[in-house]
Amino acid sequence: MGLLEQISGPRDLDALSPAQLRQLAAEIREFLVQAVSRTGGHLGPNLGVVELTLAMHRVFESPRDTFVFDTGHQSYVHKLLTGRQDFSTLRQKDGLAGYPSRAESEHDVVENSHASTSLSWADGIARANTVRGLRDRHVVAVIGDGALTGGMAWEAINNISAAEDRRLVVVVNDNGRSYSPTIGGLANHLATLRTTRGYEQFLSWGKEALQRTPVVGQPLFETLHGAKKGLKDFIAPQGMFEDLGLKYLGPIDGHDEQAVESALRRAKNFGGPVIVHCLTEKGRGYRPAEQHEEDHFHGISVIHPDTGLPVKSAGLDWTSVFGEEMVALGREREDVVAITAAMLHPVGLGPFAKEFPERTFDVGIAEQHAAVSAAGLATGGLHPVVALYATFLNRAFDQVLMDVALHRCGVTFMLDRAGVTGADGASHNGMWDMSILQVVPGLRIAAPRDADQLRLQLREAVDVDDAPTVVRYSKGAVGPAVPALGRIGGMDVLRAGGADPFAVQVPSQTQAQDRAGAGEEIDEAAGQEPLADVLLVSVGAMAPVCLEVADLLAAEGISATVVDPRWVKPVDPALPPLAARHRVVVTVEDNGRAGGVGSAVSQALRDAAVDVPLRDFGIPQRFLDHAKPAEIFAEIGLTGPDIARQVIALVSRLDAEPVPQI
Ligand SMILES: Cc1ncc(C[n+]2csc(CCOP(=O)(O)OP(=O)(O)O)c2C)c(N)n1
Repeated sequence: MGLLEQISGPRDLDALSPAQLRQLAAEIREFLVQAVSRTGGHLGPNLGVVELTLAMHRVFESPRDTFVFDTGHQSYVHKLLTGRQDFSTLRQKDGLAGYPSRAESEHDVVENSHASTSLSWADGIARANTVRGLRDRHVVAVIGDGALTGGMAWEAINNISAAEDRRLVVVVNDNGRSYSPTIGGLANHLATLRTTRGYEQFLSWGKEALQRTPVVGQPLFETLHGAKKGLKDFIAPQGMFEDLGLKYLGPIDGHDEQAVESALRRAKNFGGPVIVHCLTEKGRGYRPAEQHEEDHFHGISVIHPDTGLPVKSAGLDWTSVFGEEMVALGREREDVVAITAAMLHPVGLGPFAKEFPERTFDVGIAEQHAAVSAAGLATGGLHPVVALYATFLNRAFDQVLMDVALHRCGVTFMLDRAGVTGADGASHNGMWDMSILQVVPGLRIAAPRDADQLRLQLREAVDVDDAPTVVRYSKGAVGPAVPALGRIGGMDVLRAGGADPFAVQVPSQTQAQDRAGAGEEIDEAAGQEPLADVLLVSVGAMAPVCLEVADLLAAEGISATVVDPRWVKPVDPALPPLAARHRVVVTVEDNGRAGGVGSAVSQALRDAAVDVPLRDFGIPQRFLDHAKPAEIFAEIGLTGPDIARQVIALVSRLDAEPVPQI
């Protein structure tokens, strides 16, 4: 039996010798490679924190001492040491979560997985300990150099450093990378600390040498030590942390478990906030990860453990469609520039960066800064394309509203991983963007249904130079093209199951605005036969589901028109008159139902006095547990058969009790 199997909780580590700890570290690495290669997950970051996590659990006493992992993607080793060694269903439905999970263990406290929050959490928990007089407890936050580029981390440091009695240890896990190498002045500063390891060695040499020197030795050492800061700055320019009033220990070899342990013990005994700067390597000990230039296996799909190569070759995905089109666009328009918040490759900007390095800006994990900097770039005469995961735009809401929209800046936000994303759990679903952005004046949102539409809508978006535009699209493989029969207003008609919908008179945008301004209602529909029973309004990638619903309705003798509005904000002026020629309107979106496209359509119909019953299908406003997207769709009833069943029931009710004509 290996050592790892004998560890059922952190205290089982206490009796291990340094040699046994080294053996355990090797076993953990082997376990991680085998297990994560079968399920996919965050392999590289966890290979980098093996010794660091062992040391934390030996020096501190979780859960009495609180561990906070920034982002939480590097918590697998912590899971292994806290009684969770069944990784067979990692990130799968009802299996182990890919991030800390309070439902899983009392050792997990923070599970948000949006970066740069750990120090604020730690600040609050440590403050609570102080207020409650729990002086024997420590809070230990682990934060990567990537997460340290997020502004909130610095807001927290500003608070922590002023609290001398707060028992808080910040372990900086510095591997020099987010996904890609970490950028910016802070990264440069950390790099300087990393390469000037001399200070601690100099100090211990000085201490020994001088203390051996009779009479003058000890006083001289004390003088030197007293002048510590200046000396430190001279040998290792680490001023920043100490200038802020934070005790700094490091840099420490994060793969030397004994060295990390001894630094943590010193930090623990210090009695106030301390930074312990550990140098680690992402992907450490697994050659394919170590040699992987792009991201050292930050996050992997299922791979062959021996080679590190993917088991399945991925089909064309939304991300690479965007990436290719950006390059084409970049060649045509010199004013188009790209911004990423530390996710160059995951959002598909790699090819653009290769061809246009001077027009690509990685701003670090700094979505708020990305948005405002984009406003500046637009004001400076460029058209920025900010590519983010949909869920991370949440961070920059105020900046999109007050900086980009208020100043009518032509900035395009490309929101990848919109909708249900699945395996990463609640925090990573892109189910908020179309709700929070509904309230932003002037902002337009496109939701492409296939690869062609994504290309087209990116181009339409960058043509808008007086307002923010957003294009949001799904995760993973992009399905086959969904052809349109034609357009009504700006909407593509995907299916005409009843009478010819193209005969509907639609107002132009300006006519519609004039009408709405004058409080006019739509009356063209009065007394006319419905074109079809149901108008299905399909949002983005929900098009195939809507077409399936139309088929299922047709099988029950219910006719349906299916439209894809393409631009879902503002509501297309053609929608109310078209809706007025149907008996029921159904909207289907992969966004939270609260305040989403369904709500906006419903409001637009009310404004136009189109009182056709409407049903809005979308994601319930819940935090969804990790599972495959298809499993989540089934669970929340966002599938063709589920929607069809409810629509059939509604139409049957209407058949039974016809709505009186007003
Ligand atoms: C607000 C936010 N933006 C982007 C991400 C995506 N993301 C996850 S991990 C990561 C890199 C983190 O780098 P670092 O903190 O250094 O940790 P490491 O993976 O190197 O251990 C990024 C950008 C995120 N989780 N949260």
